[in-house]
Amino acid sequence: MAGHAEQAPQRVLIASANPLFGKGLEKLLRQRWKIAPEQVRLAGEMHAALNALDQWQPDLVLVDYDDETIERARFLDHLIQGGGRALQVVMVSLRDSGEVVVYDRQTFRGERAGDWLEQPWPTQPPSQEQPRRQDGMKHFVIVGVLVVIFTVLTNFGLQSAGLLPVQASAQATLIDQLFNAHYWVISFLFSLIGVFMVYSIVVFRRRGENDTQQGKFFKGSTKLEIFWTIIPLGTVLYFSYLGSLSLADIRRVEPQALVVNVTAGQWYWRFEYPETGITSGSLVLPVGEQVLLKMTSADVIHSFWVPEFRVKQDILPGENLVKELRFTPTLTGEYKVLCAELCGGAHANMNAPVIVMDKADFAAWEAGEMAAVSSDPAARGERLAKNNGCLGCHSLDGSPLVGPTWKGMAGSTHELADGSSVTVDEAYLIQAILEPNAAVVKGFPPGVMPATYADQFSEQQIADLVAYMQSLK
Ligand code: HEC
Ligand SMILES: [Cu+2]
Repeated sequence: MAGHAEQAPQRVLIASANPLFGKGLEKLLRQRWKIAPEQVRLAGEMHAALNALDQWQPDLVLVDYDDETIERARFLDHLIQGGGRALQVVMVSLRDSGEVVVYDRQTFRGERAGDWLEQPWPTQPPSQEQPRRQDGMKHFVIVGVLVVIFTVLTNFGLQSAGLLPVQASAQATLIDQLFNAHYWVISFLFSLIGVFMVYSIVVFRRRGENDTQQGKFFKGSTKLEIFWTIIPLGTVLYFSYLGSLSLADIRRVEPQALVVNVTAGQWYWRFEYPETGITSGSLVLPVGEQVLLKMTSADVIHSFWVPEFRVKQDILPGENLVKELRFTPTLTGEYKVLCAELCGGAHANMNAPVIVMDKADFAAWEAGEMAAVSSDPAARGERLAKNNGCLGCHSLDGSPLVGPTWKGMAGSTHELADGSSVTVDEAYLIQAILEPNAAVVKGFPPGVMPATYADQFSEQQIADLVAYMQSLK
């Protein structure tokens, strides 16, 4: 109950009608002074307390401040009459919160107890509480200022880390506003927890061997619980409000939007422009015009994602299941569509170029593509071969690349890996494209030629490719 230098009391009288009070203090005393059970007496009512005072002669009396059955005036009168002996009296109040409030401690001889009686018992918690509270406020103020500073610094760090790629669509601006708001909240929460933790570790650390005191604490606070429920709830609701605002903005429909039909498959992207009949392996778009993608999957779940546009949409397999996505490119340049859904072995390679051009360039590209569409089959096939990567593996000049050259291929006889030979006619070429592993050319590795073309190309396009290969005499 007091400083370390103090001597342990020999006999302690606890005056309280509340058994919990007595037991609680007794336990504290035993821990503090290693006092034996017979050195402590509990007096549950006035009479017993006065008797013990006379006969047992305690040197420390702990009085329950809140117990009205202990009549203080009578108690003190008795002390005065008893006289002569040094006695320490401590008034103690136990709060529901578990706090122990010590109101007054005095050592006096009976004859001087009168002075004490003159001053009324303190009814307010003693003023020594006051500076402690200010002390606590001081810590909160320091921590508050540090939290603000660290929030700003953390946010600055996040902003300058360049976590977001360039904004290349109208939607990106709206989404980034949300991202930035989240950065502030993240920075604040990080700082709040971090600063409180580090501050407590440093400032309230154990100082020296003898520092065995427990820090002040409180148990349960309805105010605090309401506070930390309402604030996050409000924040989350505000964010959902912001989110719904930008969602509405992001999905705003422009009736003149350019429609592109997208097919996603293992593992390719195909883009068809229904207005012009153009088919392309890359998504070519005019800047500043809204695009409406109508997307279907040929096999499993894929997901269309261009990080620079910030928008993303899952594409689900199923007859007539069309997923739509709108965005407006605002920055010319080359980007990449990524598949954002793990969709099998070559998922990581499932990307395609996105090229945003100014309107004149886009018109020229369209014209070029349409010219190719309308000319003869071999010319269409040539375009297809160029646009779909065939010529990365097949040369036109007779030199072998990854795959056999296409020069002089049509009409010749090829030896196959299984020892048979075959005449390269239309049927064989079609089969070679659709099922490349059915007949593997001798000297070339099986399984390298992609087996996805059956899904990727229409019958007409296969015929065009074959016409082109047959034209390479
Ligand atoms: C990743 C490399 C690669 C790509 C891309 C590729 N092929 Fe092949 N292709 C091969 C290899 C290797 C062979 C030989 C092994 C075999 O027959 O499967 C081959 C064989 C062929 C053959 C049979 C050739 C012969 O001499 O019998 C045809 C026809 C063919 N490819 C057409 C195409 C077409 C059309 C495309 C594009 C739409 C294409 N290939 C794309 C690697 C490729
Ligand atoms: Cu995919």
